[in-house]
Amino acid sequence: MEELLKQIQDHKTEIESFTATDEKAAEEFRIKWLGTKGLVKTIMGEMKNVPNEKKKEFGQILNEFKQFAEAKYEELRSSTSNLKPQTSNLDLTLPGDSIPVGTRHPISLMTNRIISIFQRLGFAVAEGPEIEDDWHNFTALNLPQHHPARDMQDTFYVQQNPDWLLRTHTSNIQIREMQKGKLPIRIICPGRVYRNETVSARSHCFFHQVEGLYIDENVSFADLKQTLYFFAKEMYGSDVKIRFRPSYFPFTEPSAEMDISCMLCKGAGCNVCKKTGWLEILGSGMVHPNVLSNCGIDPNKYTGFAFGMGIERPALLKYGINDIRLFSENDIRFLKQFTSAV
Ligand code: 2NL
Repeated sequence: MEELLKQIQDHKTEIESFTATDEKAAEEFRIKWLGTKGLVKTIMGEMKNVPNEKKKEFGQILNEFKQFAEAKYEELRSSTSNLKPQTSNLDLTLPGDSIPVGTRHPISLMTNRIISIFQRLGFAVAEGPEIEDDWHNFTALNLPQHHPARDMQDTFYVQQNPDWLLRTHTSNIQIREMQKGKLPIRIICPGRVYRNETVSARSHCFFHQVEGLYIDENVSFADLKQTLYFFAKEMYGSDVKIRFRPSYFPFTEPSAEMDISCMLCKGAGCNVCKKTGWLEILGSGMVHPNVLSNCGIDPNKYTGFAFGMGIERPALLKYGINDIRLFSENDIRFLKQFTSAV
């Protein structure tokens, strides 16, 4: 009995003088004293050896001891968890590490500018497959069987299937859009195209294009001219001059190339415009009636105009780049010179 009382007193002294600086030490205290195999439990187990007449008195002492240990634990827990932010090295007021952001590719910058001008005129962006069948790339576009563009020398064919090829223009998108049969159509079609050309500073075996198509009742050549004039002014400045020269494409009739006045010499004549004062920027024309009927559109009811322009050449001009291969070499020193992506 006396021994037990002394033991409790010793325990109390030990508990009283215990200090903890972190949560781990407080937890160790809990396990040692209040755990399922802890000392409080052990002392409680001594009750069975206490004579019956002393049980009540002892019960109170033991209860008080248990509460003493529990109160100490609560105190340790709240003081160590409060200490945590002060002992940590984390300074939440420091500025965050900046995330490196890339730059937009010059071809994307150019394409996006062209797209946004036509979007303001009500054109929607349409896309299509880069691997295409012969019909969507050639036949539907009124390109006769013997046309040189269909030659193995000029077009990449997919070996597994002689009917498949890498599209040579983005016109396949417009063909697919016309086949859907929903009119009117007013779309702008950007994308990568492929031609079997020797890679050099001036030309590449893949490059980028934006084509446009507008089909409705009563669409005229005047609409074509005014639309493309608006585009030229938005793209190259309101003082730009344009001129149309008659041309030929199997998919348009009549066809015309559009030139703009050279922005470098203002039409005076320089090396870039080969002393002519003009730069050719796109091809255009009224959609050939055969193309409309190939796609299930009645050429007696509907007319339309179409145009197509390359992206690389104007991008070379705009950014003063002298080699088309730089666009696809993934050289970070070249790419990081362009406008940030944010
Ligand atoms: C150029 C000339 C052009 C078209 C593309 C087109 C598409 C359909 C029907 C009729 Cl589905 N025409 N596209 C028309 C005229 C010219 O591109 O020099 N491109 C770089």
